Amino acid sequence: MAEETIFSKIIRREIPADIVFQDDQVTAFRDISPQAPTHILIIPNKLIPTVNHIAESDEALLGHMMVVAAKIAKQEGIDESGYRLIMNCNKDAGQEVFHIHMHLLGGKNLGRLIG
Ligand code: DGP
Repeated sequence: MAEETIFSKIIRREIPADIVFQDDQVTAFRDISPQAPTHILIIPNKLIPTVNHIAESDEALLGHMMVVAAKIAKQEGIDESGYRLIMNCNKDAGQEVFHIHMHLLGGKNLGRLIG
């Protein structure tokens, strides 16, 4: 059984976060340390520690995260200017919180993916 992270507390609204969207499957909130004018994390309400733990039965959930990401990008007014979606997995990608999350970054030119 995977250990809960601070993100489970955000989902349950036990600690404060700037939540921009929530439904029965996912929660989206502004990153505490934004790397771009828009920096939002989209996470499943269910705890999945890393991308390696995603099961075939999670396919619809992951698809829903993408749909929500696109809706939020529109809401933020960056759908036409552009944005980047990133999911980090484990050490070499710099994953810090072991509850999968999709970073939605935009609002400026983000440059090349790998510098
Ligand atoms: P990653 O490196 O992909 O695991 O990114 C984790 C992100 O989570 C990082 O950009 C900072 C953000 N983060 C960590 N703790 C909190 C928190 O308590 N609240 C919010 N809003 N964001 C957090």
